[in-house]
This record gives sequence, C-alpha cells and structure tokens, in this order.
Amino acid sequence: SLQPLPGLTVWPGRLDGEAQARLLADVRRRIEQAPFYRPVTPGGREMSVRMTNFGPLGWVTDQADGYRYQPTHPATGAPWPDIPRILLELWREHADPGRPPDACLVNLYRGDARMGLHQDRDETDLTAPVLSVSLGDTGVFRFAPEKGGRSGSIRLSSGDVLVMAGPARLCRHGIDRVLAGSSRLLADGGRLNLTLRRAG
Ligand code: MD3
Ligand code: FE
Repeated sequence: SLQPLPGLTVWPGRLDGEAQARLLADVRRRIEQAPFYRPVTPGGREMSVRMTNFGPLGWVTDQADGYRYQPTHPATGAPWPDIPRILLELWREHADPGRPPDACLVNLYRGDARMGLHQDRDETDLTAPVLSVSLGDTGVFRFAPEKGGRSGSIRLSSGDVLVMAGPARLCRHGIDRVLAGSSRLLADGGRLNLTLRRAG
C-alpha cells in the first residue's frame, strides 16, 4: 500500500479484474432498485456526478433541505438496497473491523463530471474512517490538508481501494477529472466510486 499523506492509504489494484466484475454485477443489480439521480446543492445547482446509495443510510442533497443522510431514495421513497458483502469485507480488513459502516454512497462520473474540493463532515462521528473503491475509468483525485499545506494528487484506477482515517479524515478532496477510455470495465465508459462510511 501507499501513504501519500498521514492517514491516507491506497491499495492499488486491491480488487483484480474478476473481483471488479463481481462487484460491478452486485452494483448493477441494486441500481435497478435504486436508480442514479442528479443531486441538487443547497444553492440550487445540479451536481455533475450522478448518485445513489446502499445501506441503512444514504447521503442526499436537494435545494429545500441541503446535505443530509436519510434511509430512503429521494425519487422512489424506497429503502436503499443493502451494501454488497465484498465491500463489507474490505471494510473489515482495511478500515475498522469493530464498527461496521452504515452508508455506501455510489457516485457515477460520466462525460465531464467532476467533484470540487470539499470536506466530508455530514457524518455524526468524524473519527470513523472512510473507505472508497474505484471502478471503471481512472479518476484524478486531489487532496489538500484541512488548513494550509500543499495539495497533492493521485490517480485512482479500477480496483483501487483508498482509506481516509485519523489525521486525513477531514482533509479537503475532490475529483479533478476522469480519464475517458482508460478502462473497459463499464460498457458505457465512465467511473463508479463506492464510499463506505459510518454516518449515523
Ligand atoms: C477524503 N468522492 O463522495 S472518494 C465523496 O471519487 C467523494 O467519488 C470522491 O469525495 C469520488 O465525498 C472521492 C475518496 C474519498 C472519500 C471520502 C473521503 C476521500 C476522502 C473523506 C474524507 C477525506
Ligand atoms: Fe468526499
């Protein structure tokens, strides 16, 4: 594994091609029940990333109520599908075996979708780690310490696993761009990112 910043650990190629394909099938099945939608920021702007969630709680945003976690899909009203077992196993191995995640945000980047620098602070316990798995096209991930300090950037490729813990948990981060055509895992191209958290 690599540690570009204290608390930020990356396992490049943690999932091999077969495991990526199995996880993708698990994701596709759940997305039939919980389709991607375009979230709207509290300021009224549509995000370029499409989202859905798995698990007891899902991160959502809209103009009326802003950023929050809730147990149901905003468009269908149905509970989110469960978190794929492969992801729970990765969490036990690399994040926190004693305290399981209760939220899995699924981000889909297509075309020019990106995510600006931000902090994740909508979770109740900001000391719990965050684990992310990348599938499909490579994303250029940028991170910067909470205050001051230089920002750095790493490429997140299909099958890579990243854990943010301790001193890195509140660092600012985002996805500058996605390298179209860098993976053939997704038939229609683009990048999927699955992020496990303890939200509630
Ligand atoms: C660093 N997602 O969903 S994953 C997000 O690739 C998010 O879709 C990006 O940022 C994506 O909030 C980056 C890596 C990641 C996830 C959570 C973090 C990095 C993090 C939480 C704290 C610090
Ligand atoms: Fe984030």
